[in-house]
Amino acid sequence: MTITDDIIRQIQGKDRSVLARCITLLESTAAQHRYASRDLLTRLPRTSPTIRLGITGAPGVGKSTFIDAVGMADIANGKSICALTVDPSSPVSSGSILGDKTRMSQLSLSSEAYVRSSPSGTQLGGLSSRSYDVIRLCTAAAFDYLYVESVGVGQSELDIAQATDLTILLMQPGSGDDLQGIKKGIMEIADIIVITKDDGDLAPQVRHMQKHLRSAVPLQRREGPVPVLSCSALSGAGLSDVRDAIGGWIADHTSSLKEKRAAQESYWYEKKASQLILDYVLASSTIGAAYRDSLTGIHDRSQDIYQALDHLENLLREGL
Ligand SMILES: Nc1nc2c(ncn2[C@@H]2O[C@H](COP(=O)(O)OP(=O)(O)OP(=O)(O)O)[C@@H](O)[C@H]2O)c(=O)[nH]1
Ligand SMILES: [Mg+2]
Repeated sequence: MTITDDIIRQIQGKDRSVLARCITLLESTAAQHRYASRDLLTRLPRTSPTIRLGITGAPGVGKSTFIDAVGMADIANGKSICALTVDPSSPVSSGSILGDKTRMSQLSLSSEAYVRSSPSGTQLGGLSSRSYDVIRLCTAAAFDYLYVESVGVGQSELDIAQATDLTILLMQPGSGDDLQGIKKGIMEIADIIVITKDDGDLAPQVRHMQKHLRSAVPLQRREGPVPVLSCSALSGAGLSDVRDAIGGWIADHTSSLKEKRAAQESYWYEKKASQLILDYVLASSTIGAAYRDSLTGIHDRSQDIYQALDHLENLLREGL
């Protein structure tokens, strides 16, 4: 794929098929796609009005259904939507990709929305740095709202906060998501917490959980308490409060978003540059070979890890 001015214009025009082809290019691990990928990313416009919302939470908490419902409400309000889901399970699990698509059944059918599932790549449970490239691409397409769904496991929940403007943490009662089960890290990055499935039999437990979360100490941030809301994506109850809270957050943070995005760029540069340096060093004959030999040696216990590290450091020092 050759990146032409036309392609950049089609991206900015939200052309679905061009976006799909570009995402496939960015996700490709083939060496021959590397140059075109970089070319594309370099030529994308660097400013965009798109608001990026990270939606995270435990598997099955209702992330896709939530995005479908909130996204459709945005569309009814005249907005355009992009919804990306990062599937951490496996690059070949087409089953769960299909699952995500069907659970965003309304958005998938809407002409104002672009829905795409991406495998998270090789970084287990994490948002791969390729996901960030895809987010950058879809940001350049200037949708009004870009939703990024990521399962709240391990590193991915922290990475998602580095790739989006605000992070919405979804929780549900009776799923181990009680106060003891909540990890501190995710609490600290959540800008808005929404308790899902506030309908039917779960409603009393939702109230109980909401009360507990509102009094939880880690939620009292410098900028004030983190809103703890509840909704039902199925009945629509509470969704307008959630949308108001999102609107309120955006209004409060418009002036600081540029700075936040610049800090995120540094984060991803560091991550990508470290990987690049590592790949290059490991590909070099002496250092790469020494590294692989030591790995085998440590595994069969013929070598000590600290001696191996010493040896590696000496080689690196000589090489620089
Ligand atoms: N009662 C009720 N069920 C819901 C609601 N939202 C989602 N569900 C159900 O919860 C299940 C999981 O919903 P998803 O939207 O796929 O959840 P998810 O967090 O995207 O799941 P993964 O992507 O697999 O992690 C489905 O069976 C939904 O129908 C809700 O508001 N009320
Ligand atoms: Mg989902």
